[in-house]
Amino acid sequence: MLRFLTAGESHGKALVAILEGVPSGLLIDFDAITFELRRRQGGYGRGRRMAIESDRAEALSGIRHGLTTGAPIALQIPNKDWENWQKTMYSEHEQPADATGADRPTVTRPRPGHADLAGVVKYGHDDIRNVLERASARETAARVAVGAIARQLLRRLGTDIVSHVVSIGSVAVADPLALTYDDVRAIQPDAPLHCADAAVEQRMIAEIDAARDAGDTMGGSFEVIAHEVPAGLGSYVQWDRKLDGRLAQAMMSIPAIKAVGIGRGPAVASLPGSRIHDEILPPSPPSGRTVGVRRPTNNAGGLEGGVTNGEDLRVTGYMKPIATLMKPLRSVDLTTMLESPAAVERSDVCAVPAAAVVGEAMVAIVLADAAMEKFGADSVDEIVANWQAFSARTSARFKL
Ligand code: EPS
Repeated sequence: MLRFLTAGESHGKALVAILEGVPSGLLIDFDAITFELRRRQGGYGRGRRMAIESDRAEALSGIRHGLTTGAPIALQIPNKDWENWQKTMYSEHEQPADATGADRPTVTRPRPGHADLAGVVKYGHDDIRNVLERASARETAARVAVGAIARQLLRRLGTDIVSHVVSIGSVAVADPLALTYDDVRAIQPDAPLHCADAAVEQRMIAEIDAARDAGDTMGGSFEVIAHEVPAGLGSYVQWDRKLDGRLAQAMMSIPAIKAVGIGRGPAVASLPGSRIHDEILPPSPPSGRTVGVRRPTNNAGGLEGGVTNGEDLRVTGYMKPIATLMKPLRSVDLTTMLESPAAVERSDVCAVPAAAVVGEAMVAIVLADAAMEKFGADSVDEIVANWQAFSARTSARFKL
């Protein structure tokens, strides 16, 4: 079982993650982890914090001479901004004499849409900072580092994971399912919103600019595509083994994600079966694929019965607008109980492109876990050998 925990506050010393269940013998490419972390920091609409950070994960355990040992992997991502926050965020009882940065006042006006109010109620805090520091999406940097390792395991099984931004506010790509894995793979890494359609992307940028000018924020949606996923991951036999359910939980756990769609997503509820279900046709010409049939459409998004069917896995996440508005909504000051504008923290206007990178990481973690359930979990060589044997058996089954 692949599992992980994270710890760390947005303006604390560092983020940490402990990842358990990575098989032995996986060669870890640290540059690839840094590359993913940098991708998460980018995207049009991000705020000034990202100019301060240059996220990098250091491994504290579980990797020796570049290879995983099978032991838990501890990762640490330092917060460069820590030096500006020590007087606010120190962990000792008394403020250390050498603490740097500003000593900020307590936060007492909860932001609608953030964890602020529910968090102070639940944990009995007076200072909302005790909530917002951990509820912050800064934590997703740790998930991206963990996901980068899961991706490296999946690469050994031939699987690649990409994503693209589908919509920002009311501006959307016309038919995301018409875009192939290759179309999405071809998006330039420096595309401002990582959208597959450059004209739509310009309109999305205008949408973000208008929100910024109005002191507002903007949400949107993104799609994660996993290509060459082994067929047969997940199971239909029990509710908690269905891979669509596991993917939805993982995606919904990303801050601000309010809905998840698989394949055609919510549109399946408004179309007849004849326009939704992906017909099964003989291969022409013989495809050489493991599951040797042709599917002219992929509305199911690569999952039938909660099991991967060999088509591309397609998962969409729907993100609400960020809860920190520069022109704040009405709220209540919890010290006076009088109406007062919500607190304003430095923040982003739109973080949908970053959420897409986090979505890739969460999909990678779920798929790597499911792949190890099917093919073994102790050493990479064993997993790859079992996958190859299964693939050979399956393709033989589909020969005439
Ligand atoms: C950040 C995500 C956002 C940013 C944060 C860095 O977190 P939150 O969910 O709290 O809005 O606001 O940056 C800051 C807290 C800051 O000081 O600017 C991230 O993805 O790293």
